[in-house]
Amino acid sequence: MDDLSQTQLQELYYYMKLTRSLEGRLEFLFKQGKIVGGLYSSLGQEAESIAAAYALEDGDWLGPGIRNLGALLVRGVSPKEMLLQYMAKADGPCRGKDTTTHFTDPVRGLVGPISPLGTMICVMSGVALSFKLRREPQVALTFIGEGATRTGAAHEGTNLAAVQGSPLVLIAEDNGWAFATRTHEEVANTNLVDMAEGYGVPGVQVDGNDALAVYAAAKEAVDRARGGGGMSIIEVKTYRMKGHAQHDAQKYVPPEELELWRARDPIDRYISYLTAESLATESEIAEMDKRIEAELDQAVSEAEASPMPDPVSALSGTYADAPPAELWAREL
Ligand SMILES: Cc1ncc(C[n+]2csc(CCOP(=O)(O)OP(=O)(O)O)c2C)c(N)n1
Repeated sequence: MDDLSQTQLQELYYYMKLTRSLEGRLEFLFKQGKIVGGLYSSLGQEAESIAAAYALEDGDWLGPGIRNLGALLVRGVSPKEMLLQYMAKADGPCRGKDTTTHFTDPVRGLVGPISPLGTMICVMSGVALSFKLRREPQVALTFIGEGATRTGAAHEGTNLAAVQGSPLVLIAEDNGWAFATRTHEEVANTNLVDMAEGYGVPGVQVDGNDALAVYAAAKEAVDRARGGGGMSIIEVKTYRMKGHAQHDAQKYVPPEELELWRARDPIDRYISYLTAESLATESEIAEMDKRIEAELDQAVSEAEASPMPDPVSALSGTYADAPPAELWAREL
């Protein structure tokens, strides 16, 4: 990979492993009853999420989905912030009012996902259009699951970005399942990339478990968008190694299918690449792993020690401006 230095190639590993280890810690905390709400895993999908976000530059905007924790880490969100958020702590990004990846931070160019699937494309299409109208060389990138690509909102948002030539990069993740429904039961044409032709934009299909293939495709699309070439669609073929969320034991998944995809694990593959190309030795990798575990030990203990929100705080920060008292106050 010519345009990435050895340090950057090692950093890609760092983010993939950090994501996996952090999700492991979150699962542990969930089983201890310390996570508020659902817990969604990106196990097996770390490469596509991280490599796509890695192609962005300062000032670009990211709209993650629930499985894009890795992309958030790449964009500067710390593991401690994510832990505070999942534990609904007072010092978390949402101050305990929402959880998971659902938070927005305009300073860092992060737009929290919206639960009705597909609507994020509309939002990120708007963000990208604003860059174009202001003639700012910024790019917006967002993710969509294969199931969510079938929503009306996804179509409207994609079409708007395509026809306006907005600098949007759309990563369409085919991870094999939407809840318990297989891709071929959701879409008649399982090559999501073919959507690109319909919208009249460039599209490419890549192996989502190959971090460098995803990075190369994302970099090309980001550069094109920044240069005025409009939106692109990148389909990543990957696999959801866990159930939809913690409550889902994925009994509907044949064990041999999991075995097949375990052999295609994106992190194992990336380690083989780094060592075969002499980009990192086994002991350097072990050193990075040790550093990650130490960082997470500290993040978990600080997050656990952090206070829950004061109940009174539920009344503030929900609306940009509190509605006038006469609209809601009444004598009981
Ligand atoms: C419009 C809409 N319909 C249904 C749901 C419920 N729902 C949440 S996640 C999900 C499955 C999403 O599958 P996919 O888009 O393939 O993403 P994945 O979970 O596989 O990453 C569904 C049906 C929703 N949030 N919004």
